[in-house]
Amino acid sequence: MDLTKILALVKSMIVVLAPQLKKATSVEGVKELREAVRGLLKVAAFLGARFKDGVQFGDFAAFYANLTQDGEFKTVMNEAWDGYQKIGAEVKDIDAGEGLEVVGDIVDEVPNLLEAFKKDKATTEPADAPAEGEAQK
Ligand SMILES: [Ca+2]
Ligand SMILES: [Ca+2]
Repeated sequence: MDLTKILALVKSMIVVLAPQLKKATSVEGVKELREAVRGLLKVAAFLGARFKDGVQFGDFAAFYANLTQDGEFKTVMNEAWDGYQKIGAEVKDIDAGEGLEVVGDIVDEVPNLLEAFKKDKATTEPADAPAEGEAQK
């Protein structure tokens, strides 16, 4: 059984279980929390992929470019930011079902994160000019 199947199985269990574990007394949902988690995971995957070969100024420029031009990235970031003030109230009111939904979001992102942090040379960009201090030694 490969990881994709395990993740799909875990996800389907979460989808079935989460509604059962919700408390009727819960007044706050987890919309803002989930959006924030999704945003953080997206940023983590992005940074993981970019920083594999060390941190360069270009990485920040690329992050900014993504933030302003990549439609999906932009949407996720806007959703994460929008309404984040409610997260505290949501966390205080969280029940097991809502917690599972958040876990489900993390499960969804596991393949992206693994891909981003995987050590391989294939996706590494060609090195730019040598960093100052390293040149001409
Ligand atoms: Ca939000
Ligand atoms: Ca709640």
